Amino acid sequence: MTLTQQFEDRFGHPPAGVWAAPGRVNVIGEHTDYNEGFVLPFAIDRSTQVAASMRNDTTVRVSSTFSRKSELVISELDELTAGGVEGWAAYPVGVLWALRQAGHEIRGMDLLIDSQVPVGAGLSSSAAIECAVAVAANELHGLGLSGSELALIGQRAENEMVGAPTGVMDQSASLLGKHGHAVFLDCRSQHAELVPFPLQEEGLALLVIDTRVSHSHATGGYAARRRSCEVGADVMGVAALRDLSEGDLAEASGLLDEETFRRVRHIVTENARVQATVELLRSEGPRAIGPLLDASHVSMRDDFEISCAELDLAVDSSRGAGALGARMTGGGFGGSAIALTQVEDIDRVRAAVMEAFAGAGFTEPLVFAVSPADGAGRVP
Ligand code: GAF
Repeated sequence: MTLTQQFEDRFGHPPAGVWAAPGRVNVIGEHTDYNEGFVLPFAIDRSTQVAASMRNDTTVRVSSTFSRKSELVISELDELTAGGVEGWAAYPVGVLWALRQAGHEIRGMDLLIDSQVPVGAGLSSSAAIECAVAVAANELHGLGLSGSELALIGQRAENEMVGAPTGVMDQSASLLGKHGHAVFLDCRSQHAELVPFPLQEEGLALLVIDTRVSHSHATGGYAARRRSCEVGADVMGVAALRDLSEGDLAEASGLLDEETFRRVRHIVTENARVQATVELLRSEGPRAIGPLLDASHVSMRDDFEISCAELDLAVDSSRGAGALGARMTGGGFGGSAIALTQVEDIDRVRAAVMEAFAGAGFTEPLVFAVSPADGAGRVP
């Protein structure tokens, strides 16, 4: 059954259309977004779809193909408050709530969501839901908002309805992505540039190694890292860590406690690595960026301390089998690593990772290739 047919089945009338939004991998630039720095993600060829229609009242009815079949979450837009929706429905309903908070006149909607973005793999399945709903609501309400404006709406839904203190990277990648390109985003100005990322043409593949270790952004480590960064910026007297450069690190080491210094050093050096990666992509292409991916992983492992044994093993075993560079991607504490690999080495890398995980007694990882795809939009 198509999503349109399932929508009719569930709601008793046809949808006005179907919209899709992709997940993302981040090539480089981790935890730099909420420090107003630089990121380089790309939208992947796996997406979330939403079949949607407008209602004449202010009720939102939302269902999904991945929740219990009969589950229908019903929310009254007029009565909603921040944090007022629990579970997965907080993402779609949160977007309509955030649009209202931003001053837009939003009516009720019927929504049915389906997704091919694996949940908990660090590939932004939540941002994909937000962005699919955002583009559907934008078009059906005739709001005319840009991708960058919708990204902020999605981020607000996630920060205030879901309660996860995340940055704007994931939504930006999902909305602004373009086939064959990575999105170079300045998270302070929201200025985005598309940087060619030719994988197939260069005989390369980007493998995702999903460790299947789950992570949570809403609690624990992510929020703690964000707080450390804020403390670091405060002590250094800057608006955000974006304002520091490598030349400031000597002074920072004298002013900050040892742990906060390492957090700060990760952000400062990571921002420099993102810019170096973009320059190399433009001058030499993706084959040249391996060492920067490796250095990023070491910085996340040792300075920012957001890796874990499974992610380190995914990186080390893929590099040992000939990957050109590898790093964990996303928020950390689990989720996925990426490995830039020559096409002829894919099987060897996959086998080495599988063997290493089996040898360590870890859950078998999922290994698959992703490529840069178009951002969110209406499904023709
Ligand atoms: C998660 C967050 F949602 C992003 O905003 C970003 O901070 C990322 O972790 C780390 O780079 O995906």
